Order: sequence, then C-alpha cells, then structure tokens
Amino acid sequence: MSERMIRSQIPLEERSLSPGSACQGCGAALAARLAFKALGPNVIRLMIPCCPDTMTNNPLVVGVFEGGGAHLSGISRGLKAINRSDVTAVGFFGDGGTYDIGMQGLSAAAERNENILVITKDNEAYMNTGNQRSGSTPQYAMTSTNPIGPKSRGKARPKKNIPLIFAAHYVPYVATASVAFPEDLIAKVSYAKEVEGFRLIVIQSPCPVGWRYSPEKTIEVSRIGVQSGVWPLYEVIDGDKFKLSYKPKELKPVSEYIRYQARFRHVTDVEVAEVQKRATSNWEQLLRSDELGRLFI
Ligand SMILES: Cc1ncc(C[n+]2csc(CCOP(=O)(O)OP(=O)(O)O)c2C)c(N)n1
Repeated sequence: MSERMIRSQIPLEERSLSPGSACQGCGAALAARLAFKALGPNVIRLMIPCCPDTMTNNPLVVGVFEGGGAHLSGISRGLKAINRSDVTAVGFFGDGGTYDIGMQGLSAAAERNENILVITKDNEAYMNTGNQRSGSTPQYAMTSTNPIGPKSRGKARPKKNIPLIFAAHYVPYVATASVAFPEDLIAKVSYAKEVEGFRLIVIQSPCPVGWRYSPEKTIEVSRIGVQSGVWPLYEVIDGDKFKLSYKPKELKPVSEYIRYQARFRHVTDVEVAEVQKRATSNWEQLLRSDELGRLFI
C-alpha cells in the first residue's frame, strides 16, 4: 500500500497555476495542488462542472457531469491506442460529480475496470452553485436547500459512503485522504498513479464558505474531522485488502469537529449523540477490518 512513499520522494514541482480563482482557505484548491504535484506532468486532466478552485499546467479537457466516467474511459483508451501508457487519465471532480450526477457513468467505468484515476475533492455540497446539498452532505448540515426551520433540522439523511460503494466494485484501488495529512495524500496519489485499472481517491476538502468557519481554520477543521473518525483515512485494494492509514489510540469526540462549523450551529446534544453513535460504529467496523486486513462489512 502507499506507505512505501518516503518524505524524500515527495515531488516538489508546483503544477497549480497562479492566480487561482479559489476562495480564501479553499480546501479543494489545496487538494488539487497536492494531488497534481504528486501526479507530475504526464497527465490528461478531465474537468466537469465544479468550483474553479485550481487550474494546473496539465492538458485539460472539459466535459459534462454525467459524462465523466465515459469521457475518462475514452481518454484512457485513446492513450492506449497510441501506446502512451506513460500518461494517466485523471478526473478531478467534485462530490456532486462523483456521488450524484456522475455516479452512474463512474460506476459503469469502475465495473469495466477502466484504466482511469478519479480524484474527488469532497466539500460535501454543490458549492459552485451556492451550497446545495449533495449525497455527500452529512446529516444535520445546513445547506441552501436544507435550511433550518420548524420543519427542517438541516439534511435529514447521513452522508453516502461512496468510497466503500466503489470498493464494492472490486476495483484495484480506493482510498480516502485529507488536506490536513498532505504526506499521506501525496503518497496515495503517487501510489495510485502506478496502479493499472480503476482507482478512486476521495479527498476531504473543507469549504469555509459552505461549512461556515473562518478561512484560516481549514487545516484544523480537516484534522479534527480525521481525529474524530468522521473522516477516516484508509485504503482498499481489490475491494478486499484493507488498511487504516491513521489509527489514533482514542478518537476525539465528534462534538469537537461539529462546533467549528456554523453549518451545524443549530444541532442539539441529542443530535450530536446520534452523529457520534454512527461515527463510533463506523470506526469500530474499520478497526476490525484493519485488524483482519480485510474489509469487514
Ligand atoms: C447536469 C448538470 N446539472 C447541474 C449543473 C449545474 N452545476 C454546475 S456546477 C454545479 C455544482 C458542482 O458541485 P460539486 O460537483 O460538488 O463541485 P463543487 O462545486 O463543490 O466544487 C452544478 C449543480 C450542470 N452544469 N450540469
């Protein structure tokens, strides 16, 4: 798995173009910066509608949400036809493009085991168009389509577990990463680049505007998300082999993560307890999988 990457191997060449058009403290811009640094120059990047967080100096193709999986498959097959196995077809998509609108095509590409790398910058809503809820938005988060009022407590349903859904396609590589753990993120992207077949890396990418916290707190918010088990870091190989990448002796309470963000401002102690219960139970399942070295669901 990706731990074979050591510090001295981390690529230093920047690929992000300046000036960027990201908001202050944009987690997705950082995710792009780190990921494309790790990928190097031999990449064709497919972009679908999302926040214009970071442009990189790679050849860029722009497509549509629903076409992400098919478009990337075509790029990859075209590369194969001209014998360019040194070039990676990379989709850098939002959670809307991965969890929802682009999901069907991506699932089909995963099932065919297309030779593509999908990187999801997960900011847990449709941020480009004004913070509408997505399948990735966590329960109780306030979004522009889940306002707080007499009949609404924010999003009613929990976040969709997309990494495990893709792992259940038995693809060669699925991983989660976080902008607060840059070395782990770079190691995973570098590792994934060399793997043949369908690969997905979902990167926790906090959005100060939508999550409603002060922009300088992006890393703090991400870190505590990981430390509280809300955003566990792991890798799954072939839908089976499993490894946690970060395993604290004890998790921090999810209340510490929640209190940073005004999108959860309305949440009561009872609701926090419910979120805590799910996070603890997910974590126990992942710990057990880590002990077994196999995904245990
Ligand atoms: C089929 C389709 N539906 C809706 C839109 C409008 N749209 C453009 S960007 C966007 C939000 C993208 O959200 P996400 O994928 O999470 O990326 P983010 O903006 O958060 O980076 C939407 C809904 C569109 N372009 N195409």
